[in-house]
Amino acid sequence: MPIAALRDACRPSSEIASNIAYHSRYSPHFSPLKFDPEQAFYAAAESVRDRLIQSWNETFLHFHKADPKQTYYLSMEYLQGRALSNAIGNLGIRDAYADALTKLGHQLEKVAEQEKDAALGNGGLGRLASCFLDSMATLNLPAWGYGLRYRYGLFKQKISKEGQEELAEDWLEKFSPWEVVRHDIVFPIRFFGHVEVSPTGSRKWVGGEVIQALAYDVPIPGYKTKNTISLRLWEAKASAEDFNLFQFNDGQYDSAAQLHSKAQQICAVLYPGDATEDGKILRLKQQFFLCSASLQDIIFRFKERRDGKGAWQWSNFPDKVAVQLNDTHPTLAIPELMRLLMDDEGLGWDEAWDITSRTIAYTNHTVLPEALEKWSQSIMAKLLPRHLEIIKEIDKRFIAMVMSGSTGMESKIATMRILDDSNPQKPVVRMANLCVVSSHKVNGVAQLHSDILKSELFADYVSIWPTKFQNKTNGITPRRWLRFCNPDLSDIISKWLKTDEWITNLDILTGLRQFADNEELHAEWASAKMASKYRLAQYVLQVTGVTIDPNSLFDIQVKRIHEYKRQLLNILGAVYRYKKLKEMSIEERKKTTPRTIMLGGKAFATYTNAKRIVKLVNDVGAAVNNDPDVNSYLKVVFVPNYNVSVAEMLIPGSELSQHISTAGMEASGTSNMKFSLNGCLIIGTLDGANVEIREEIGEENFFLFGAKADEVPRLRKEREAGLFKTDPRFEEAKLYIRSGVFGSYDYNPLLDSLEGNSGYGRGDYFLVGHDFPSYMDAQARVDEAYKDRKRWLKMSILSTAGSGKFSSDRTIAQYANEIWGIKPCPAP
Ligand code: 26Q
Repeated sequence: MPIAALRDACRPSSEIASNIAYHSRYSPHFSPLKFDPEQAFYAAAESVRDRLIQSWNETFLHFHKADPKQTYYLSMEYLQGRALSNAIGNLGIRDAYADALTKLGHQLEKVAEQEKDAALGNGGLGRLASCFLDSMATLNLPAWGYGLRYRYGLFKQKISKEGQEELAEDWLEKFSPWEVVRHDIVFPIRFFGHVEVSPTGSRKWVGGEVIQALAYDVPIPGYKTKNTISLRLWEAKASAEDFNLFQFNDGQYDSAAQLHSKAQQICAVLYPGDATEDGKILRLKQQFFLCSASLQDIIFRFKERRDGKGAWQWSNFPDKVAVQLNDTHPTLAIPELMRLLMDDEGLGWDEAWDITSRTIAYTNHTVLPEALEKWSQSIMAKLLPRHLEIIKEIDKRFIAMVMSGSTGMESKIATMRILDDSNPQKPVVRMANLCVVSSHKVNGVAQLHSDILKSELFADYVSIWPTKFQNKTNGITPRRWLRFCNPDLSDIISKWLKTDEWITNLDILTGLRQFADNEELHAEWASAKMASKYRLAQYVLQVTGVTIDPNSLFDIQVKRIHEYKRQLLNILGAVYRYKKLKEMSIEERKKTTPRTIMLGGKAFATYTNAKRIVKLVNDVGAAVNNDPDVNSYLKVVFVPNYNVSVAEMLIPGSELSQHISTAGMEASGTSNMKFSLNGCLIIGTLDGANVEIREEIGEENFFLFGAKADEVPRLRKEREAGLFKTDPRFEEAKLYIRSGVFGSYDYNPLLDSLEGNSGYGRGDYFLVGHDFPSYMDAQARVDEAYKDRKRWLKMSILSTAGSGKFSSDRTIAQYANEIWGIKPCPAP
């Protein structure tokens, strides 16, 4: 039947269908004997790509002619997820593709599910970069994303009896239809070697090994605009000259292709282990590879556009180029731009510094000490000798600048300077300090986080550069995170607002407030939610074998597993709930609010406590879900392999989501915005963007608990001093786990981490004990609220209605106006 359909579709009656059929015939990747959903996906994707290439070329040519200032977003991570639905949605051809695929005997949803997630990132920072690209394209901004083309993205998570297992995620197994290799765009990247000084004193980095960076471009279509911009991913390659034919013919196969194998290592995996020195070198290589290739490309484009335009000046570079560093991971862009300007282009220090610091801006995404990058100077001296020289010079000049100032900054210089030589055995470079000193703007990602940066982490710099520090509260793209992942709710919203303009102007959602009590809307809203819950229940059954009841409250916490995010608080709450249910009479149980608690997220492979948490959630789930006394009132499910596509399934079906980090620790969070936009209520602390979400949707619609950020230091001290009075419920929950109810695995080390506090990584630094009672009280308020259907639905509608601020369109417009100084450049 599919083969016959293929033949039919070749008639011109359906252009898209015949186009898909054409690709399935003439793409040599698959057997012509069948046309299964996977083949249909590749054929459909290739036909969409054809369209994209046209708008892509037009956009590029337009940018080239108009020559506006452009932004280049440098990020070690992108979490693009699937692209097919997003592309046809943005192009406004979704229905046409659905019809065409039907003609070919396929269903769009099933076809779209064949696509593997491009998982070139591990968490919020990577997904943010992808949301930003969508908004840049949609706002017609002249912008590029730059990243690395990892062979294996973030690992695939499998849950076994042992807990989490990591498997290589081969997203390129059967090639990606979205990338276009650009054999014409190749730049040399040097590693190791030494610095040569000429008689005139000019310096040049020579020797070492040189690997080629080859560009792969991924099209990023805007929503209902002609603009399609690029995500340029670099791949490492050795050149043919580096292949030693003589050695190979002599049977020395490994050494003949040594550089080839070194090149392969660079883009092999995201976050290779860095326990060894080789591991550290590899990570630094990755970072430099991204920075050097991207800057060479940017400079090439800058020069190309100046060609034949008479005299032009390097000092105009910052009028044409804005570079945004997504955290400190691409910090090496700073010394690399200095090097390229001085050593290759012949500029002096002052001019190069002026250009560099007017070009580069830095976004901080964390205050966690462990995530603040520090690189060993000895590794840098080996791998990037010229860059270390430049960093040392920046450090020297910064110290001189501070010392020449009027105020008494001398005492602060030790913590402010870039080099940290305090441990003579292991001097390091503090990347965040290098970024702050060298960037024209530094921003945090939510108001609270930006305030903390100014009052704590970067406080000393504020007196020198009071206007350098900004806030840019994160956002999410409403296309992927509402319009496409939740079409039922989207249609209801458009119907009631009488427009679908909210898709590009999310503030319009406030128009829903006037209907918050409308019973007709309540009925539609509830039925859309129920349909999503059924879909989610089916998915959970399929991936875990656990049956969950769509009539129970769906309570979800999905994010990277980390102690500061406090999945432990959630699971201890679940354990306490379980124990109480066990103790109740049947009559009492019947009065409770049935719950399905779902958790998901990946634990970094070497993060022991995070992996223990995954194991604990699974063990608790196994006991609870198989306990006939209570399992119609409580289920605990670990959803494996959380990624962008899984999020798109979970979020529409969620009713309550947990954003329960210790106040002051979560820079922003972005999943909180996704849940809230989809009418899911939040239980959370006053942390990150929760603060602003609560402001927008109204405090009566948010289940708040826990210590506030400014109380945390005092509470830690009190706990350290033994002044902490524990809650009996907290003790009861821990004891229940220790008693072995959830299996024989030794949870004592994990639970011991909740005792006392003697500093970071020792004891209950994240205040699970302190916040436990108020968390349980907030959960009791949730149970009560859920019993009142009208009230819950109203709160749900008001959550969506108040989410307008959290569009990444708003965020990106603010970056464009307040940091980058770029303007829309729509292709004609
Ligand atoms: C640090 C040192 C050495 C090696 C790796 C790292 C490293 C790698 C990745 C440090 C941090 C990350 C990722 C951080 C991240 O995803 N941060 C999240 O960024 C989101 C977007 O701004 C915020 O919403 C989240 O609050 C923040 O946790």
